[in-house]
Amino acid sequence: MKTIDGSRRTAPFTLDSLHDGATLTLSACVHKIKPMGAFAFVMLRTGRYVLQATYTPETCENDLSALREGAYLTATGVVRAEARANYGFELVLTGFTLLSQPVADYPLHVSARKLGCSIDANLKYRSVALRNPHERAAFKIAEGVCEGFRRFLMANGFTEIHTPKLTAAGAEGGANIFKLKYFGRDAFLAQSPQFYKQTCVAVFDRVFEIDPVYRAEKHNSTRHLNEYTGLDFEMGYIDSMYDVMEMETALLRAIVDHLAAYYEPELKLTGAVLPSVGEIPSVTFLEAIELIGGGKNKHDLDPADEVKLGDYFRERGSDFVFVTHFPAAKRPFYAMDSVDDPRTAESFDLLFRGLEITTGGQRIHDYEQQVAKMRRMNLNPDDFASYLDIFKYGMPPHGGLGLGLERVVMQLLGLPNIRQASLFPRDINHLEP
Ligand code: AMO
Repeated sequence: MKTIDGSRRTAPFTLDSLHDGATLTLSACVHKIKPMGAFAFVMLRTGRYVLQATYTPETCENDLSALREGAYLTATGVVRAEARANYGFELVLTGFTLLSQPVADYPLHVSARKLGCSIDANLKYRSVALRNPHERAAFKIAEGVCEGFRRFLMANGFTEIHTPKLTAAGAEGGANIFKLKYFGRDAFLAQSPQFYKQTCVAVFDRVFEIDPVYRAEKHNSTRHLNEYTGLDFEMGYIDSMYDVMEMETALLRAIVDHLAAYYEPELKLTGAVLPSVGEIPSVTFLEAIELIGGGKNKHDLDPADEVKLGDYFRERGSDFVFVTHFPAAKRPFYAMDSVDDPRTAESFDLLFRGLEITTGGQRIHDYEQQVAKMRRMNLNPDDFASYLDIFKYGMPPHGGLGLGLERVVMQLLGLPNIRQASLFPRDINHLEP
């Protein structure tokens, strides 16, 4: 019999193990082999780094011809300071054990600084494209955004929740909802955790969720996915939506600080410039339309308007701008109407470098008010009976927001297409890999 006590787990390679003269053993993938005449460079790709190794027949007991790009091995060598190498060190190989050998060459230039292929080829060979360090860096950054989000909210009294993605009613309206059969009845994939996060405010006061969101977007845009990762929070006992905007500003600052502290390799590799999050300017929808000299749409900002507005504030020193008080008719039924002007909603968007990354606002918390608004918007309250229960049994004033993870990463890294911020993007043409 064996016992498994967890103490013999293997440690991953980290930069801390690079000391001049140290003997190092690591498991890695052969990223690139570059013959140089008397010796060869063998670039070793670990889960986060690409370490330069040098091979000579005199120092290494194995034959280089046993290796090809894409092979996995466990390598041993002596660390040597080398200013020209990544991280200032290289590994002089003394031996290796081949763990597995591929049977085909990569269809993409995995070891190039940037892949340089079309988005179609990138998505077709996604499992290979992701091995490119520049391509994969987006997902370490995404990890950092989520971790920064989680740490900040937990430090501020929020509870992490996970809510159903199989639902009986759509929360966001519109045509972009996936319908499926659920044991003989209709069900829908969650368009957001909206109903459930509000429900949980009555239980925990403050909640957040990091989970998938489904939108049946039929158009093929560079900023929409059919499945994306929603970073949502909802908080009780607010005075107005400005409490939510205050919280988001502090949250963004914490996320940026977290990235700066823990993601230097990826920031360096991608050349990403972190925004400074000072005070974020806030304009109403009408002010925004005026600033950009008239919008294309009466009720919303279209993508070109967002770019114009983003440029306007960027020139004035802010990568972010809040837009508040959108026309209520185009905001969801759960948004609270403004007391000053009920034609507008207590709801906001946040633009980051000219792209909407957040929608949020104050919600209706009164039962009668919510039923009346549903009727005004030609919705049948009976279709939302279980959601309406939360108001029936009492809700504190509350509000919250949803941030799209892939949009945040796309803007942080300046990616031209949101698909590059999704490991395995789901769009109208891609259901695999
Ligand atoms: P909304 O529908 O605006 O609001 O979504 C919130 C944020 O999610 C991102 N997003 C998307 N990202 C990629 N692909 C898509 N198809 C897509 N659709 C939306 C955007 C957007 O700002 N329940 C509200 C949020 C709230 O009020 O709490 C909601 O879902 O970054």
